[in-house]
Amino acid sequence: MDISREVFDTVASCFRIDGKIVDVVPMTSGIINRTFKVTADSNGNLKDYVFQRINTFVFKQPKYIMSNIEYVTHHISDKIVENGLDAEGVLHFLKTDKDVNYVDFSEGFWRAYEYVPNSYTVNTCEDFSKLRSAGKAFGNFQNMLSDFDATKLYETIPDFHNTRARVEGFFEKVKKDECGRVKEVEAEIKAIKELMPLGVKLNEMIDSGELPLRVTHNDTKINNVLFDITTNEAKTVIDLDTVMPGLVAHDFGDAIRFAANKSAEDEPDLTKVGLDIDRYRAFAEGFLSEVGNSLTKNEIKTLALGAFTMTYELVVRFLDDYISGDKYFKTLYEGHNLVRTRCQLALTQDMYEKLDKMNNVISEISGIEF
Ligand code: GN1
Ligand code: MG
Repeated sequence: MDISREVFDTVASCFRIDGKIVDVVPMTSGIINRTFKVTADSNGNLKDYVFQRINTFVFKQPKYIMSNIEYVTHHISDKIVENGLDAEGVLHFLKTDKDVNYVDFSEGFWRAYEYVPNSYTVNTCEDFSKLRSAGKAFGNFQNMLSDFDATKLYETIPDFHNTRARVEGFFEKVKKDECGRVKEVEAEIKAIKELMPLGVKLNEMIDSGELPLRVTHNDTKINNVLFDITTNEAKTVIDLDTVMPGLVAHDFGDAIRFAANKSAEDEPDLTKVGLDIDRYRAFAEGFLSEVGNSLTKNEIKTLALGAFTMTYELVVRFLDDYISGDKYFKTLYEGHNLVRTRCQLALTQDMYEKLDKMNNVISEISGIEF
């Protein structure tokens, strides 16, 4: 591993972890931060933690994320306790002797939380009951934050899901072509242009006041849900780095983009890529069972569009990173961001074709006529 054991020892001692670190295993799901499962042995008692090194190219002000996380996790655990429930699944971030929830030193910006026992994550999911449960978990997260004071939150990445700003920024980069890669991707650029009118429809609805901003998670991939080993139900939602004001359609949509795709998000064989309408339905059932009653009609009517929009946005973001020299997302091989782009574009096009079907499903579940 490229990070030495001493680094983990230093982080552990700053967080006052008892005992000696006996094992460090990389956890692979995210494509931004570095995440490790770390086991400490204190007189024969083994305890697991999650250590994360924050990507400070992406998060320019990592202290702001940690401030947001502090507020959000407290708000959620207070609510759970008020309702007489067990806050076991709420992430418990460790503090240093300076009473802060991070360690910032020459080897990076680190945070740590206690590993949630008896839990696991999945990267793909064909099991409808698990998808329904994940939908409920993200819906419930939304509910928990419905009375959270958004002015306490820093905008950790400005314009994170401002699709229009993403597309405009992308076309600036195309003009500059700083890596000389634009000629390879003309077909994808053309498709981005063609799909733009629908891709920025949510922006227009925000501008005209048709959709409310809420406090949302903004990174609702199914691998950001912890499932219980015994019951296979969702236990909690993790990765709170991008909790910021946003649209319900963003959270619903990003979850669908990832979990209702028949393939992984970077599948090179495009014949395998496409929206599975039954997986979509299962997630939507869970999500709406939690939040359906608190959403406006326009919010419900834009959920399917949210899935299209978030997938389109990822096409733009992956291609933007490709033509800029792969600086943002971790890549595993040369051209990985281009493979991701093409996969997400195939999915966007499939959703474009299936938009009526997707809307019908939401209409059936919610009982709202479109
Ligand atoms: C990143 O943190 P992670 O790896 O779950 C990205 C998301 C993208 C996703 C695509 C802060 O999520 O916005 O949807 O990759 N997070 C950030 O896999 O940019
Ligand atoms: Mg993330």
